[in-house]
Amino acid sequence: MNERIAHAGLASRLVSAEQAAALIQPGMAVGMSGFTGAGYPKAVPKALASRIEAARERGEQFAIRILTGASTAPELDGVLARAGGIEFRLPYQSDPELRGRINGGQIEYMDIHLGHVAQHALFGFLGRIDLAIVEVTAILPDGRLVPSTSVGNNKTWLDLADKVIIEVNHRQPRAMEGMHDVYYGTAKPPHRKPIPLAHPGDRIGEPYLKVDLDKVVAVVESDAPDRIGRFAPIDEVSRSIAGHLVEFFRHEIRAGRLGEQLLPLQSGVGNIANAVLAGLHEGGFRGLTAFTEVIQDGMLDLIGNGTIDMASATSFSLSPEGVEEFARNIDLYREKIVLRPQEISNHAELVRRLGVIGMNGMVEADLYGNVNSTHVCGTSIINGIGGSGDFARNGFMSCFLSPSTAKNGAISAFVPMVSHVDHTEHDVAVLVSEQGLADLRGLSPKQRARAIINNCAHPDYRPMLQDYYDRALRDSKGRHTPHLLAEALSWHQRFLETGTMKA
Ligand code: 0RQ
Repeated sequence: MNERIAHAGLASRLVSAEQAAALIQPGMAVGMSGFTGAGYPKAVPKALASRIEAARERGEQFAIRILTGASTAPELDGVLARAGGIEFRLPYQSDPELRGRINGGQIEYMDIHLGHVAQHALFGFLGRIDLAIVEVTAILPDGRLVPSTSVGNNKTWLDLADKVIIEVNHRQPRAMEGMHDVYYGTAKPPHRKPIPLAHPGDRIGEPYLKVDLDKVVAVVESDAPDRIGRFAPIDEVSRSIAGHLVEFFRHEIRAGRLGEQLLPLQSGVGNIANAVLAGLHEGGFRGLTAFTEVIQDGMLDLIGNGTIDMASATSFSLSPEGVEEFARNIDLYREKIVLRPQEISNHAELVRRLGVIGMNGMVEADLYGNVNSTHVCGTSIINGIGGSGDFARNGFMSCFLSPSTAKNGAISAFVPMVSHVDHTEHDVAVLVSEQGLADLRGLSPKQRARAIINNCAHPDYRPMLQDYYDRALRDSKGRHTPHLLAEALSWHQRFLETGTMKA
C-alpha cells in the first residue's frame, strides 16, 4: 500500500500493466478515460497493443471497441490503431494513426455530440460495456477515487462497465484533490430532475468518483505525463479573428445585449481559440466566467491575470509549459476551476440556462451559414464534432471561427454549399474570419449570403462566390435558398481534381 493507493483491498489488486492487459478479450467494449489528451490510461493500452501485435503475428484476430471521453494520445489511440486493435471507436479523436485508419475504412468511427455519450450509454444505445479502464490521481482509504486531469465519461464507464481496471498515475498532481465536482443526480427519463446548477462555479456533486469495489479486477500504477503538443505562437490571422470577435462583443455591450462581464464563454480547442482568449485580455475584459469543455493554456493565463474569475470544464489540454504553470499555482487554480463530467459540462439544459457564448473552429461554412466542423471534401474526417454542437445549438449565441482560406489559399473556407453539415444554418449566429465578421442573427438566407460574401470570404474567392450567388438567384427553381445543384459542390470536386478550388 502507498499514499496514492490507500485502500487495502484495492492495493491487494495491484498488478503489472501486462497482467491487467491479459484480462482484456477480443471483441470487448472498453470504456476508457481521457479527454483532449488528458487523463487517459497510459500503461494498460500500451501493454494491450503489444498483446494484440503478438496475437496478430500468430495469425489471430484481436480488436476491441473503444469508448472514451474525447481524444486521447499516441499511447492509447495511436498504439492501438497501429496494432490493428480497434474495431470501433467513439466519440471525438485527433490521433493521426487513428484518423488515417478511420479514413482508410479499417476502423468504424461514430462521431457523436460529447454531451450525448453518457446518456446514450445509460439508455443502452451503445450496447454492453464490458470493461472500464480509468486513470485516477489517487485512491482514498474508503475506496473513493480522486479524478485525474479529465473527468470526461469516467463516472459513466465506472457505473456501467461489468469490470474495472484503475490506473493510478503518480505524475498527476496530488493537490488536484477537491477540484472536481462529480454529479450523481442524472437518471433515465421519465425520472429526471432539474440539474441544480445556476452559475459556472456552482458545486452540485462531490469531488470524487465512486466505484463498486467488487468490480475492480486490477489496479495498475503509472508515472507519465499527459502528452499534449505546444501551441503555435499567435499569428496575424488568429490575431485578426480574435480582434473582430472582441470588437463584436464590445458592440453587443453598447447595444445592451451583453453586460460588461459578457456571459459564460465556451472556447474550442486549437490555436485560434487560444488566440481569442488572449484577445479578451488585451481587449480589457475582466471578471469573466467560462462554462466550457477544455481548459487550455490561454485559459490559465486569463485566470492568472484576472480576466476570468471562474471556469467550469471537464478537462485540461495544456502544453508542457502549461502543465508546469498549473502545478506551480495549483492552489489558485483549485479555487478558480471546477472539472465536471462531460454530461454536465456539455449539458443542453445548463448551456441554455447559463446562456453560454460558444466559440469554435470550423472547416468551412456555406453561403447560407451551414457549418462543416469535421470533414475535408465531405468524406475524410479530421477530428469530430466534439462539443461544438452541444454549445452551438443550446447556447446564447454561437460563433464559428476560421481563416478564410486553408492550404496556402488552395481552399476557401466559404463555399457555395458545405460538403458535410455539422451545424445547420439554424444553429449558427456569427461567422468570423481574418477578413471580418458576419452577424447572421435575424437574417434570412439571402441576407446571410450577402453578409458572408462581403465580410468573411477571402478577396481571391469573393468574386467567385458572388458570381455563384448571382446566377443561383437568377436560375434556381426556388428563390428562398438559391442553389445551382449541379454546381454547388464543384469547388470541392475541382480541389480533388486539380489541387485548388480556384477556377
Ligand atoms: O490542417 O495543419 O494539416 O494544414 O484543418 O485547421 O486552421 O489550424 O484550425 O486548429 O482551429 O482546427 C475545425 C479542425 C479547426 C477544429 C478544426 C485543416 C487545416 C489544418 C486545422 P494542417 P486550423 P484549428 C471543443 C469544440 C471540431 C470540434 C470542436 C475542430 C487543420 O476546430 O476539430 O469544435 N473542430 N470542438 O489546413 C481542408 C478546409 C480546412 C482544412 C482547415 N476547409 N479544408 N482542410 N483545414 N480548414 C473541443 C472538443 O470538443 C473536444
